[in-house]
Amino acid sequence: MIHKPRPPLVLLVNPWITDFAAHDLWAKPLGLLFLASLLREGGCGIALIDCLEREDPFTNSHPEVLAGRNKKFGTGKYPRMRIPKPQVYADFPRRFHRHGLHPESFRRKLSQIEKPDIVWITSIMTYWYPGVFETVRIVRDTFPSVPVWLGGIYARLCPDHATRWSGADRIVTEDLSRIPGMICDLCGFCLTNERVWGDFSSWPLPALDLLKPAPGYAPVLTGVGCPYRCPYCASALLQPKRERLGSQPIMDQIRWGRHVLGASDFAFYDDALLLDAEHTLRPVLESIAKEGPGIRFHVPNALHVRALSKKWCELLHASGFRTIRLGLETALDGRSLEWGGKVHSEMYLEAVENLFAAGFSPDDIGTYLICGLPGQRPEEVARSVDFVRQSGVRPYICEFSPIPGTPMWERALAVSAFDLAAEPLYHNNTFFACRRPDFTLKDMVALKALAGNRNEKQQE
Ligand code: B12
Ligand code: SF4
Repeated sequence: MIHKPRPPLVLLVNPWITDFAAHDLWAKPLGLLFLASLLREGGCGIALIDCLEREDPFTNSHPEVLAGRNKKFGTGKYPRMRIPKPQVYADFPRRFHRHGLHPESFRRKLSQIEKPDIVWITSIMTYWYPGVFETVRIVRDTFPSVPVWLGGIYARLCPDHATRWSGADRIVTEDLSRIPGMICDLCGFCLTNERVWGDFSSWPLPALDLLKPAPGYAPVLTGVGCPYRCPYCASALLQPKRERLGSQPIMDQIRWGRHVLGASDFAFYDDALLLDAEHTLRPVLESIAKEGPGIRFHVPNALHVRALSKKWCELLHASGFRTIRLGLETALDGRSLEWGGKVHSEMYLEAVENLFAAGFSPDDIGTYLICGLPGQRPEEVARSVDFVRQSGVRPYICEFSPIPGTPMWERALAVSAFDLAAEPLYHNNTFFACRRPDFTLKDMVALKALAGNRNEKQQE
């Protein structure tokens, strides 16, 4: 008789964030939730622990924890605990925190789970790795013999660092199409949906049902990749192939979020939401607008300004978009061209006019300006802040975070006095490791003040 291997139980963990400050600006572990549903569809058992859960009663009532706070549209502050600063930040005059569950609560949650056959941990910002490593350590303590795999954005952007220091058994940088084979090699179990993994458009809906308690919003992804190649951005490294979902799967994701979480707020995670969206997102929004929205959409990740025609702006307004962020980066057209040419100032002014004409108010719209790139001068940013203000919209300064493998990386290494290549903590946008005599940390702080941005990460 042929012995059929038992389906493995995979425990998926969203690790802590360790940073000066962190806010749940519609940030859920969407990558992990897609993986969970792929595993489930393929026949595996799954369990999820979200170390960034905001409503954990043990954590929120613990005397060592600064409790979290709910803000509008489902966003909020994570509960957090002050922790010692990593040595590299020793002279940086800010407090450092671990955001999310109290470690004791994490240990309890782990002990309540049946012993898994494998643990998958995700990672996002490269400079959040200390929270990832602590997660790996505690998982290992609880399940010493269980293999731990680490994947996600940090793992893919800094694989050597992760391999050397994370304590995980495997750093997964492979394309998703290879994962079913890797699971089969480990457990002898062959997933029944092997072919789906490498084809984004065939993925099942993200496993939002695993988020307990249900958050007030749902993340949505309608496509991956971006046709632009801005030199400071990792989009092309992370998702070299541009793929979009059709209207039906987009509508299904929104209905699913409404059904499972009861969500009224939805945040798009796309890099290029409105590009080539005529036959994909547009019909979905038209149908939502026709029914009367009853839901709100948010785009914390900026929209492409060039897509904001009069018609698109009217549709965004009619279908319930409430938080609009625009990717301008600079008002200096020469610079914009040098940085990939995704937008120019006239295009931007027209887009803002279209948004206002469609009914958006200044409070709904914010414009991102990248700040501190190698070669950029503080005066340029100040001019851009002024330009955005004049357009009637609020400027948001995005401090440059140098990312390994991007075209701007070599220039960042050249201008920085810190060892960016050896230490991902220096990628932290607040730390601003590319500070230099003609663009100091003081300049950065002053520009944020000029833009009227509350400097929360700097204040804590
Ligand atoms: C949505 C998003 C945000 C959201 C929040 C995201 C979150 N969940 O926390 C918001 C808008 C708040 C945000 C903010 C910022 N962001 Co951001 N963000 C993104 C974005 C667009 C998508 C991330 C995402 O969820 N993808 C969707 C899922 C499906 O993909 P995924 O997580 O990679 O998971 C897949 C794989 O990696 C893999 N996988 C994942 N985990 C695991 C685990 C295992 C075991 C396995 C096998 C596989 C696996 O499978 C998944 C499915 O394919 C990325 C760019 C990108 N294209 O990825 C930038 C990105 C991560 N952000 C970036 C930056 C720079 C920022 C900001 C610093 C910008 C600024 N200057 O203000 C801020 C920082 C905020 C802070 N507190 O420090 C950089 C990274 C910087 C860095 N050094 O790491 C990126 C890469 C964009 C860029 N410019 O290149 N961001
Ligand atoms: S347009 Fe946006 S997502 Fe695309 S490469 Fe440029 S910064 Fe990245």
